[in-house]
Amino acid sequence: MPYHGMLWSSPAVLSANAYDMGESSLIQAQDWAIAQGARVISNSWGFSTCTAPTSYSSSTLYADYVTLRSPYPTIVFSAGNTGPSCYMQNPAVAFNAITVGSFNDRQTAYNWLDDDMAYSSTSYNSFGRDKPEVAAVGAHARTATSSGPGLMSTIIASPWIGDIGTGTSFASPAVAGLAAHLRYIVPTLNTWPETTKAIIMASATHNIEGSSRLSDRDGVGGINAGEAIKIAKNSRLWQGFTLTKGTGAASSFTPVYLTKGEKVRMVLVWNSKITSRTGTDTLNADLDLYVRQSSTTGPVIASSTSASNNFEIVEFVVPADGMYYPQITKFRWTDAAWIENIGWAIDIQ
Ligand SMILES: [Ca+2]
Ligand SMILES: [Ca+2]
Ligand SMILES: [Ca+2]
Ligand SMILES: [Ca+2]
Repeated sequence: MPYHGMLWSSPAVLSANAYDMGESSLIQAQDWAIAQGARVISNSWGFSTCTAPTSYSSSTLYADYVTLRSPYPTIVFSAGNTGPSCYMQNPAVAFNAITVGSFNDRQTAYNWLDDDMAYSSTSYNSFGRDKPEVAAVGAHARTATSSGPGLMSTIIASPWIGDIGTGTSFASPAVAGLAAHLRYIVPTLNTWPETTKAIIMASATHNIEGSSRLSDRDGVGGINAGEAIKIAKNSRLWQGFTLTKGTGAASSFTPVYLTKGEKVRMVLVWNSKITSRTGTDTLNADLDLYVRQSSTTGPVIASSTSASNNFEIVEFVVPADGMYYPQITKFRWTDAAWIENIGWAIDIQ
């Protein structure tokens, strides 16, 4: 029997490097990758300054532009390694990308309770927008003040396994790999980066710090691939759904039957509006997410009403058996001609 190797029968993994760290080179590298068939792109580069950015760079505009257009790639960015008090930088600020912070797993993968955020993981929000969206393992224990072990990996010299350091660069590929796996389970996700992102966020139930719904450093939480795959396999998601300004004040998804005591997370994802690679990148719509009990006019049991994010997340414990009605409210809609692609997913524990 031939040795097929670890990537046998999987799609190609491409390395799209640039000659220099200039943004135009890195954009060309991503264009090349997409032309070769890449549908999920993991990026671990960006500006490393600490102060608040005042505008979007060309690579941020690029990430937001390409996500909206065929072949609809999922773009993943590392959050950066400037620490908790530094502002999120370009291009990790891109609306339509998934930005990933880093946490320590303390080299105890079997125990999640001892995990905490990597000190270096950048998390301070820029432009009033919650970033990162999620966190993944990018460190074992190293902090700014202690030199514990970094991630262990195969290396190219004896003893062949060693400490390769820490950083959000190691966290971003975990999310990219999960996105690729979800697209494999549900092939139609290949044209729905919004739903791919919603699944990854709804399933990120490994709370590392702060609120389990949404907090500064880990976003909506540490990723949980088992939960994400459960969502995909049970089709607890919406894709192929678009909204226009003219369809009314509120739109309801198919109601879901939930059982008392279940812990539920629902995530709504849409996009920024950008019409050219160098165009104006704005949040066309401020959508909000409500969940009503029993009927479309029943009591609101959970809501998410952020003003600057292009996602909303609700998390609640089901108070009683019955039907629950997720609803989108169009709080603001700027361009009547613009059509929003809507991603939605529900995690039930
Ligand atoms: Ca651990
Ligand atoms: Ca949290
Ligand atoms: Ca943050
Ligand atoms: Ca909103």
